[in-house]
Amino acid sequence: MNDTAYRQHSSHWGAFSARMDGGRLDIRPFEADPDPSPLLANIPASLDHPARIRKPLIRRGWLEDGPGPDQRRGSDGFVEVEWEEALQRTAQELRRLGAAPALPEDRPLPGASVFGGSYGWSSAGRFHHAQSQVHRFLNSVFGGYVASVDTYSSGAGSVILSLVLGNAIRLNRDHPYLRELAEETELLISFGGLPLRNLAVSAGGNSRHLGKSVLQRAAARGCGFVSVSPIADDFSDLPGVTRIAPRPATDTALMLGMAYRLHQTGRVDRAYLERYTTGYPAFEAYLTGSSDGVAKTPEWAEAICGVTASEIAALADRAAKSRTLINVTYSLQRAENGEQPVWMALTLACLLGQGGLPGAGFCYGLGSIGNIGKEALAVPLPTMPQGHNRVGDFIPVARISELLMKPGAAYTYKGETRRYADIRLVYWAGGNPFHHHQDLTRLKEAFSRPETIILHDSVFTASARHADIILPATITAERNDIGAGGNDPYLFAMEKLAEPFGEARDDYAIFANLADRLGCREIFTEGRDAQGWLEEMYEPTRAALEKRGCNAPSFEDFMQGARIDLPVRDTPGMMARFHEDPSGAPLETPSGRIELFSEIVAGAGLPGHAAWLAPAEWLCAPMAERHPFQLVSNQPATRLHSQLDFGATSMAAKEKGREVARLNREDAARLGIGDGDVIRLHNERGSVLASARPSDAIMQGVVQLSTGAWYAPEDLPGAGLTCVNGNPNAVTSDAGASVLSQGCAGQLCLVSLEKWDRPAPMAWPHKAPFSAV
Ligand SMILES: Nc1nc2c(c(=O)[nH]1)N[C@H]1C(S)=C(S)[C@@H](COP(=O)(O)OP(=O)(O)OC[C@H]3O[C@@H](n4cnc5c(=O)[nH]c(N)nc54)[C@H](O)[C@@H]3O)O[C@H]1N2
Ligand SMILES: Nc1nc2c(c(=O)[nH]1)N[C@H]1C(S)=C(S)[C@@H](COP(=O)(O)OP(=O)(O)OC[C@H]3O[C@@H](n4cnc5c(=O)[nH]c(N)nc54)[C@H](O)[C@@H]3O)O[C@H]1N2
Ligand SMILES: [Mo]
Repeated sequence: MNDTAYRQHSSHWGAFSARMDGGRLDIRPFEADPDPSPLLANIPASLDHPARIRKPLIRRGWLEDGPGPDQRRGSDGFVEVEWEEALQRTAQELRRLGAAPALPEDRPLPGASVFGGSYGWSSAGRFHHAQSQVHRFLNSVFGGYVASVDTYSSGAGSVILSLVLGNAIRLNRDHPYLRELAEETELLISFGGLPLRNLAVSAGGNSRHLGKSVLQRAAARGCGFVSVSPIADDFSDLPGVTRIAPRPATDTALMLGMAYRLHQTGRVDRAYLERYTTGYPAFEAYLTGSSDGVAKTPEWAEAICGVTASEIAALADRAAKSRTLINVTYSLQRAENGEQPVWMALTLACLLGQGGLPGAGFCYGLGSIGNIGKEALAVPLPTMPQGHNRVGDFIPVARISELLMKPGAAYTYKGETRRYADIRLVYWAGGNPFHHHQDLTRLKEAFSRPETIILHDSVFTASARHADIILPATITAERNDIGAGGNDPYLFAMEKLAEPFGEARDDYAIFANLADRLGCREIFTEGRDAQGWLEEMYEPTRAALEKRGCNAPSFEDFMQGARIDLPVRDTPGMMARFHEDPSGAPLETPSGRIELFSEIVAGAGLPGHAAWLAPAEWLCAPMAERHPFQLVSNQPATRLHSQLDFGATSMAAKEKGREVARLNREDAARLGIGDGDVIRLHNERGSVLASARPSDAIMQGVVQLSTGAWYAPEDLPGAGLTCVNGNPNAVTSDAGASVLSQGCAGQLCLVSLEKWDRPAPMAWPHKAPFSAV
C-alpha cells in the first residue's frame, strides 16, 4: 500500500485515519471526535499478531474420523490445509447436511437442523458485516437456519419493555437524551452508574464521543447526579455526584422503597398515571402491602439493599422536587429476574409523572452504548439484505448450551412453550461464544454435541479452538467498506489500509465460493462482487440525501475516502408524540399506554407488575454462605469484549498477561491478598485465576472481573478446570434471567475468593496453532 497517505477507516469505538509507517499502522483519531477512545491503540496489533490465522484449519479428529459428536473439541490439534481443500471439504459437508439450490417446498428444510444464530459484534462496516453475511448464506443454501432473538446486551430488559413500553431500543434511538441531559435535567439518578468507558462503543461506529462533555455541561449547570452502583468509578468525578452502593441485584427493592415514600407523602402524580399508564392499582396494592401483607417501606428496602431508609426517603423527596431523569443501564437486567429493575425504574418514573418533560422521565441504556441518546438520523443507512429465513425457528440468544444439549426439550419464552431444535451443524461468523456465553465448562460440553462446527474468524479464539473447520477471515483494515452506525451522524468510506494477512479472505468471498460449489452462487451473490454490493447498498442513502438537498456524492466519489454528514431528524420522536397525544400516538403495547400491570407478563408466570424477587445468587442468599463474594463481570475498559485482547491498551492493563480483578481493600486485607497476587474465584460451576487489585472503588463483598480475557482452561490440581487468563464466564451461570425472557444473566454470580498460593501457571499467550511469528 502507499505508505505516505493517511486513509480513512472506522471501528465500533471510533473513526480514524491511518497509514503504514515502517510496517506499523500509525493511527490518528477522527479530528471531530472530542474524546477519542483508548481502544484505538488496540488496532495496530491486529494486522500481523501471532493470534492471526494465516490458512484454513481443520481439526484433526474431524479430518480423520469424519463428522459427529466429539469430546475432543477444544483439546484436539489442527491441520493447516490449502483453501481448495478447505472449501471442497466444507462444501461436501454442507451438501451432506442438505445444502442445495431450489429446496423443495414440500419437505422439511435442512436449515431446521442448522444453528446460524451466530451472535456477536463482529466489526464495523455495513457490507462485510459477518452476521449479515452468514445469515444470507444460510438462507441461500439451506432455505434458512435456526436463528437467535434478543441480545446478550439486553435480553430481559428488551423483552419486558417490548411488552410494557414498546420497542425499547427503538424508543431510545428516537429521543435526544444526551442533549436534554446537558441542557435540562436537574437530577439524574442512574442505576448502574454512567461509566464513560462503555460509551466508547456503539455498534457500527461511534465517531464523536460525547458522554464526557455532556456530563460536564450538565454539571456546570448545577445538575445533580446520583450514581447507584457497587463500583464507585462507574461515574466520573464531577461536582454534584452522590454515590449510592446497594447490594448488587437489589435495585428493585431500593426503587420500591422510593416509590413507597412518594405514595406515603402524597407525591404520586395520579394525573400522569391516569393519562399515560394502565395497571397502577395492582401495583399500588403490592406497594402498600394490601395484596401480599408486606408494605414496601424504605425500612423494608433497607433490609434488602443495605442503603439506609433515610437515604432512600431523601432520594425520593429530592426526585419529586427536581426535573428528574431515571436511567437504568443494561447491566442491571443482565441478571436473574433482570426484568424487574427495568420495569420498576419505568414505574418509578411514571409515579414521578415527568415523562413529558425534556430531560426527565425514564431512560434505558444511557451509559451502556455510546450512541444511545444522540439525535435520530433522518436518512436510512446502507444495509446488506439477509434474504428470507424460511425455517422460522429461533432460540432466545443465551439458550445456546440448552439448545445443543437438549434437543426436543421444552422451554418458555414470552409466555409461550417452545421446543429446542435438533442441531447437526453450527455455523458461526463474527462472534466468540467462548467469550460471551456463561458457564463455559457447560458450553464445552454443548459444543461436543453437533456433527460439525464451522467458524470464520481472523484470530484463533477459544471458539475457534472448539470448531472443526476454521476459515481465516480478513479484518476491516484489509478491505473497503462503508462505515455507519445507528444515531452516528456520519457515513464514512472505510478504505483498505493493508493487504490481507497470510491467506485470509473476506467472509463474502468465502461464502460466494461455497455458494458456487453448492450451485447457489446466483441466489447468494445476485451477480455482484463486493464493489457491486457496496454501490447497491449506498444508493438508497445517497438518494435520500439528495432528496433532502444534502451533499450526496456519487458512489465513486464517496469511496475515495469521503465522509458525509448525515442529517438528523427535526420532528419529535415516539415518546414525545405519545406524551403530546396518548390516544393519537399510542405506544406499541397491548393497551397503547405504559403498562404498570401486564396481562402477558402475569400469564407467563411472573407477577403482573414490577416486584422484588430475590435471586438465587445475591449476597443474602443461602448460597452466599458457601460462596460469599458477588462477582460483577462488567464490560472491559480496555477493549470491546474479547476483540483485540492482544492489543496494546488491553495488554497494558493486565498483570503478567492475566486479567486484573478488583476487590475491596478491607476484604483484601482480611484475606491476606496484596496488589498483584494471583487469586482464584470459584464455585460449583468452575474456577478462574486473576491478578488481584485491592481498591476503595469496590464495595465490600464484591469482586469485579471484566469480560474479554481469552478463555484458557487448564486442569489444575486441587482446582479442576480453571481459566488461567481470567475469563469470568468460567464461573458465571447460564440460567436464563426468567421464564419470561430467558435472557443472559451473566453480569452477577456468587463465588468464593482466595489467594492462590501454589505456583501460578503462566497465562496463555494469544497465538494461532500455526502462527507467523
Ligand atoms: N459474564 C458476562 N458475559 C457477557 C457479558 C457480561 O456483561 N458479563 N456481556 C455480554 C454482552 S453485552 C455481549 S454483546 C457479548 C459480546 O460477545 P461477542 O460479540 O461474541 O464478543 P466479541 O469479542 O465482540 O466477538 C466478536 C468476534 O468476531 C470476530 N470478528 C470481528 N470482525 C470479524 C469479521 O469481519 N469476520 C469474522 N468472521 N469475524 C470477525 C472477532 O475477532 C471476535 O472473535 O458478551 C456477553 N457476555
Ligand atoms: N469499553 C467497552 N465499552 C462497552 C463494551 C465493551 O466491551 N467495552 N461493550 C458494549 C456492549 S455490547 C454493551 S451491551 C454495553 C453494556 O453496558 P452495561 O451492561 O450497562 O455495562 P457493564 O459494564 O456490564 O455494567 C455497568 C455497571 O453496572 C454495575 N452493576 C452491575 N450490577 C449491578 C446491580 O445489580 N446494581 C447496580 N446498581 N449496578 C450494577 C457495575 O458496577 C458495572 O460496572 O457496553 C458497551 N460498551
Ligand atoms: Mo452487548
